[in-house]
Amino acid sequence: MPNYTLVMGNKNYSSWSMRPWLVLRHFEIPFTEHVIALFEPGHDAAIRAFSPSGKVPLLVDGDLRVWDSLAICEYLAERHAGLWPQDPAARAIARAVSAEMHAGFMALRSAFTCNIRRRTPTTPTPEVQADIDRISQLWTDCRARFGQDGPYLFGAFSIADAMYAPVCFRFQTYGVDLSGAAGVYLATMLATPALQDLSRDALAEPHRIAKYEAP
Ligand SMILES: N[C@@H](CCC(=O)N[C@@H](CS)C(=O)NCC(=O)O)C(=O)O
Repeated sequence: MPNYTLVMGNKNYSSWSMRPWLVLRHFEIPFTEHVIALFEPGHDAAIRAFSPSGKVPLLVDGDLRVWDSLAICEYLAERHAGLWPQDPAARAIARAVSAEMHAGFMALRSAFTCNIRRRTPTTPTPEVQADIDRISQLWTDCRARFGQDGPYLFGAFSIADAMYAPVCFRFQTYGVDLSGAAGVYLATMLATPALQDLSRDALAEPHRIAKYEAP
């Protein structure tokens, strides 16, 4: 039986940490969480005590330490069934959209920083709107092509949904409304128990990172 510890940043702010946390929680894989409050005095040393990259999240499994959110999700998928879609074509596209999220959408990520607690409707710049449009198209396409057996991108909840969960919270924070299938998917995600659990924990966190709270 694995004995996982997920070393992670604040649930309210750490978009990368959220992804493996949601996978572990949704699939009911037992784990211990170790939260490091980011940008508090000593946070860098606290992270480096675990993580060679100096970043969170990081998964500890015995002697093994796996860093990077997507690498952690892949490691979990090798050890637990059902985390990626079963069909090879669906799985390939699930990996493609996950990689696109992992490496892209820089305008959205830097303008709409993750702050689950906050509500601050904001008009997107053209660059941010282009990212929103691409995500909306991608969600609509996945739902139409692969979503017959459930309400998520590939039917059942998978790593691909966890990869897009921070975007769902950002859309909620900054008041991004989506129409059609993308809007339905966004509402489904925000109502998913694992995301609700994370959101509840985020609301209860005492720490405030000033740069992510500024108007
Ligand atoms: N590509 C990495 C990104 C990790 C990352 O940037 N983590 C941020 C928190 S969300 C971090 O550790 N920041 C602390 C710091 O830079 O000191 C992943 O997917 O895990």
